[in-house]
Amino acid sequence: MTNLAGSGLQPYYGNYNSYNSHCDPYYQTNSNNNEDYGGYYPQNLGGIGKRHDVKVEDFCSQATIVHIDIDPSEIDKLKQSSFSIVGDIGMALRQMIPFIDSNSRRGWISRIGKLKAKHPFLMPDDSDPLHPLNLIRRISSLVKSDTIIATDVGQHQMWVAQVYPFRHPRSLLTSGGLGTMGFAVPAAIGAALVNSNKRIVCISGDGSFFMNMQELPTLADLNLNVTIIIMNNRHLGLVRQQQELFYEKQYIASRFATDLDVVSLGRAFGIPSYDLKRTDDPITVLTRSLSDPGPSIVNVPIEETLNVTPMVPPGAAKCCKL
Ligand SMILES: Cc1ncc(C[n+]2csc(CCOP(=O)(O)OP(=O)(O)O)c2C)c(N)n1
Ligand SMILES: [Mg+2]
Repeated sequence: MTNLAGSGLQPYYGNYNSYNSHCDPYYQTNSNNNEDYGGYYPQNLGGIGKRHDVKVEDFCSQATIVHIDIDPSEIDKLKQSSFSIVGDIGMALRQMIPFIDSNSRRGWISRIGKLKAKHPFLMPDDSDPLHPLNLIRRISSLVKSDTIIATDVGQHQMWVAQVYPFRHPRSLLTSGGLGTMGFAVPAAIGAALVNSNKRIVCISGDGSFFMNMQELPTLADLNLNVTIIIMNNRHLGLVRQQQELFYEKQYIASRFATDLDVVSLGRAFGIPSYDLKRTDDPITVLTRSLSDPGPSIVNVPIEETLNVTPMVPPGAAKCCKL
């Protein structure tokens, strides 16, 4: 089990992720419906470098909880642990390993396998190559497996976490804990500066991209190998989704009234820029943008009101999943 920040640490088995703003983990999704999952709770739960989110009293109430964190203020803050270690995760784990017997956990693994079979993550029909999930999978098939992906914050970030097959540690640069929109472009520029032999793929949302697009001249000046993919739903999508689901469809300030021409914007800075909806062969254009040297921008108009699911409602630990 891993969370957003841990993507790439374990071999990729097919993610089944949910999201809330505090980077809560995959296992929460799998544990959040008592009845459906037949009382599926681990007996032992290790929280390594993660924060237990708000309102988790009911979550894994029977489990022995071990919490390792470098920040002492996180220990027992919202969830009482049974044992805790404050320190560097690498050092703590290395010192613990000699005391842990190998255990293949066949029963547990097969139980998880059955749950996954019963509740599979369904990919959309591949007749729409520009559906965000299909597009992200396609990108992964066009780049090397150790390509660094930077994301911004929002629905696009969760779609990446759900279906991009991260296979190497630190191949996902994303703002999880703080969730800072505007993170992706500068993170991608930084990654490109120290990985001049690699292509960096920056997957952003329109709203997040607008927050730091003043970095484009730097990207152009340095001629870095960064492809910026903008999942353009003309919305602050995650905000719109929450307004729809939890605030009785009272949509406030979540839609962009103006349709900013991202392609012209990119070209104004001398960056090759494309719109996948305005081309006859979007996959060829995408492929070129991922392989041509230097920076590029790819605008991908997507369905405006698409939601990212499953989603744990704010404050819900296990009772429901949307
Ligand atoms: C600097 C900052 N302001 C506000 C937020 C709250 N927030 C989280 S997601 C989001 C919308 C993101 O929109 P966009 O980048 O278009 O991504 P989408 O959800 O549409 O994929 C907002 C406003 C934030 N995380 N960071
Ligand atoms: Mg958006």
